[in-house]
Amino acid sequence: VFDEVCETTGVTLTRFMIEVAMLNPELSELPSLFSGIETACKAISNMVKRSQLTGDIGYAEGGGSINVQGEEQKTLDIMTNDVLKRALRFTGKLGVLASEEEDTPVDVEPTGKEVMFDETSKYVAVFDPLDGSSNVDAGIPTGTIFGIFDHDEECVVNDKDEGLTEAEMVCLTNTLKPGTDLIASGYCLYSSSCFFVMTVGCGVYGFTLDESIGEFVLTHPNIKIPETSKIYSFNEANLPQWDEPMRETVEKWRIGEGKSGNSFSSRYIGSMVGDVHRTLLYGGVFGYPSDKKNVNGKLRLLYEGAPMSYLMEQAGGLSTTGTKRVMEILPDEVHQRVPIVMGSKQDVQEVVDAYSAAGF
Ligand code: P6P
Repeated sequence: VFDEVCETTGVTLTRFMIEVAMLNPELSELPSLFSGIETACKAISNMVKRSQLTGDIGYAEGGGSINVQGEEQKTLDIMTNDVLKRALRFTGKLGVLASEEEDTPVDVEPTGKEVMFDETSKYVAVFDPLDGSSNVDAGIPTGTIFGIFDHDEECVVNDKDEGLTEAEMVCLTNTLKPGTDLIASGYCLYSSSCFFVMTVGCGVYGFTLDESIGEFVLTHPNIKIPETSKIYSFNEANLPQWDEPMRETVEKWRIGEGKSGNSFSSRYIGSMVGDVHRTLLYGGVFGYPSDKKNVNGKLRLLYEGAPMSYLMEQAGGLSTTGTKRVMEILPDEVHQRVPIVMGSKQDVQEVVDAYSAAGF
C-alpha cells in the first residue's frame, strides 16, 4: 500500500498523509489530525531550542507546580501541553485528550470549552507533550509522544454541571484502551535534528524537519529495527532491584554470554524518545523493567508504553513487560505505569524466555 508513496524520499509529511488517506479511505480524517500534531511539534521544537534564550526554563511557578504524577512541572511542561491541546482542538477531529500533564481525560471543542465528549469527534488522542523534560535545561534530547485511538461513536456525553452519570464514567474511561486499538502513534524528537517518526499500521516512517522550508521531509522510509544488537539501554542503577531473569540476562550480555554471543555496550540518556529513536535505527534493547521499588516500572502505559510499542512492533521489534505483550494490556487508569523491555526481536525474546524459564 505504501510502496508507491515511498519510492523516493523527499516527500513531505503533509503530502505523505494525503496520499495515505487517498490509498486508505477509512483514514481520510487523519491528514488534518496529523497536521495539527505536526504544527504543535514544530512549535514545541522552537520552544525547546529557544528556552535558554527566552527564559522558559526551570520549574513552573518557581517549583510550586506539581502535576498529577506528583512531579514538579517544568515551565515547558505546561507550555507544551497547552500548545498540543490548542493545535489538536482546532482540528475538530478530537474526542478526548489524555495527557501526562492533565489530571483526567478531558475533551475540547473548537470553541475551547472543555466538555467530556462530543459526538462529532472522530478520534481520541493520548500524549506526553514533552517527555524527558527534566533534561531540557541541560540540552539533552527530549520528545513528544502521541497515540490516536478511534472514538467510540455511541459514547456521547454532554457537558453537565452535576456529576457524571454511569454512562459518562464509561465514556471517560473511553481513553482506556489497549495498544492494539491504536490506529496511529508516533513521536517527535527534539535533538541534533527534529525527527517525526510515525506509524498508521503499515510500517514506520521517519521525517526530518527541513527548517529552510518549514516542512517535515521523509528521510527514513519503512524503518526496520535490526533483529539483534550490541546495545542495551537501561538505568543500571536499578539493576540490583530488577527481577532475577532481567538482571541475569543483562549480566550475560555484558560479558558476551547472551544468545547472540555479542558483547553489549550500554547507551542510556534518560530520555525515552531519544533512547527509543536510537534503538529503532541502530538496534538494541531499551527499557524500564519492574524492580522492587517500582513493581510496574516507571513508564506510563497509555501515552508512553503503548504508542512506542506500536512503533517498535511495526518496525519488526518486540515490546514486553517480561511476561506480557505491552500492546495487549488494558489500562485500569489513565496514568498507569507498566514495566517495559523493547527493541531488537531476538534480544527481547531472550528476556521473555528468561522470565518464562524462571516461572514468572
Ligand atoms: P530515570 C523521563 O523522565 C522518563 O519518563 C523517560 O523519558 C525516561 O526514559 C525515564 O523517565 C528515565 O527515568 O529513572 O532513569 O531517570
